[in-house]
Amino acid sequence: MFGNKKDKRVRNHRGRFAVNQTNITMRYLLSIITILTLAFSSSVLAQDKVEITIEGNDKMQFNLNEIKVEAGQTVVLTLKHVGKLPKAAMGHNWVLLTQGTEINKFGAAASKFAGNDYIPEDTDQVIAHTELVGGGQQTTIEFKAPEKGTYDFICSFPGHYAMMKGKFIVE
Ligand SMILES: [Cu+2]
Repeated sequence: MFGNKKDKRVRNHRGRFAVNQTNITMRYLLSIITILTLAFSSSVLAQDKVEITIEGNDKMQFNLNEIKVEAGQTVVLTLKHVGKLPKAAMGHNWVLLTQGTEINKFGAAASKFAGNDYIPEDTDQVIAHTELVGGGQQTTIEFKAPEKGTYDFICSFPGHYAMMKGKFIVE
């Protein structure tokens, strides 16, 4: 009777041990699979995602007048104000306009929306836009590239769009 119980305990102990070993091996294999999966998906994501940094300065200038992306890409765009002037005097945003939008007309309408970072409310002419930033600030947005074609981007701060504009090309 006692001997049987003891035998059972040992068996149980061995049984558990064997299970633990299997668990460790399984976990090891799973982590390798996870690492391989992550490595693979991040390389796929790298093609799907494009990171762009555009700078605005105190002289009312963007450092880029052309941005190229591929259709379907997720665009991660950072607007960096490399100047020192405050937002109220030299604020910059980055606004991507739909095709056919007249920059001057849009800019004039936008100038009435100071309280909304110079983005007209209820507009259907904006594909994507950042917030307005002042000297030393930066902001990042993420959006899906529109269909193939050439689009205009501007800073919609009053008067800036005369100089601060460029082409956003989706290939
Ligand atoms: Cu500006």
